[in-house]
Amino acid sequence: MRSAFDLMGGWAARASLREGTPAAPVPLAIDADADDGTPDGPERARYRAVFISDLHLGTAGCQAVELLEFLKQHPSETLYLVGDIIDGWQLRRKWFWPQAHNDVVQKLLRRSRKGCRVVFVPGNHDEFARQFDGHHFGGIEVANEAVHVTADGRRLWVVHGDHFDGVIQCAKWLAYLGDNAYEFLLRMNRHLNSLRARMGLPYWSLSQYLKHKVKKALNYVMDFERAVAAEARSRGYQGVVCGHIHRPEMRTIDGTLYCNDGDWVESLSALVEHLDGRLELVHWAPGALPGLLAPAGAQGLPEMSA
Ligand SMILES: [Mn+2]
Repeated sequence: MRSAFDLMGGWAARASLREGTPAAPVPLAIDADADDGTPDGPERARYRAVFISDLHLGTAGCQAVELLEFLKQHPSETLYLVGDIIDGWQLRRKWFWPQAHNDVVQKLLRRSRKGCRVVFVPGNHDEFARQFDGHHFGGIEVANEAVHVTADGRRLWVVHGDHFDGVIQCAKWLAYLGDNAYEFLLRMNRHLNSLRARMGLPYWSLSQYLKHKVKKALNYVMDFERAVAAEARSRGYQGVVCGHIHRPEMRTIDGTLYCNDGDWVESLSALVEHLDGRLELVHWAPGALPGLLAPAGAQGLPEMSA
């Protein structure tokens, strides 16, 4: 049977051949005895399930070191990788694969070897894996969509979410947009316009322009969330777990539970199911010690006046 590394390595080698650059030695070989510091034998699962997505391994934005720490502290019976785990789009442009990204892949495989059920639901950035729907690689199940049943019997539809993406442009906006960036741009607007005034140019409101864009982006988020929840409902599920838009969220929309586990580029968040079936959105604080996690739901939306 082909291993996950044959699959990924082969794919990566093909990608670099296509670009006409020499195929880099594929640094995905795994040392089966590699020790990540956790004791041997099955890990005691502290959670029934953990859902993570949008790691974007292979890009500089991926917070792999933080993710490793999170994974170490959140052993689970089942681990769902809800898409955009490996960023094939970026890797095709430029090969970027530091050791920490390797460590994440090793950690995921090691978890699987230790008896954790690992389910990979591909996203749009790793859609190359969608052709392997229903296959196992290195103990990891590939499924284009999955159903998770919580300890209290709720059936959750697990899907990356890009199929609901009518306007991908807006999602790109979201990737760059944070509260701080927004405030920074508003400050920049003042400088820009004092410069324009000195050059005899009329006032142009960057802030109005951006507010319009932010509003559109937020409308997009709302539309996305409603669309995903409505589809889950029409399929008879009590809820849905997705990723894709890099907006961690857990709320009920028209009676259907909508969970977005966020991402490991900006929000550093995950969805966990406790052993009693309780679901919780975890916001990982960089350098966090166990038990000192930031409160969930701390992420606000940009202030919107006018
Ligand atoms: Mn995506």
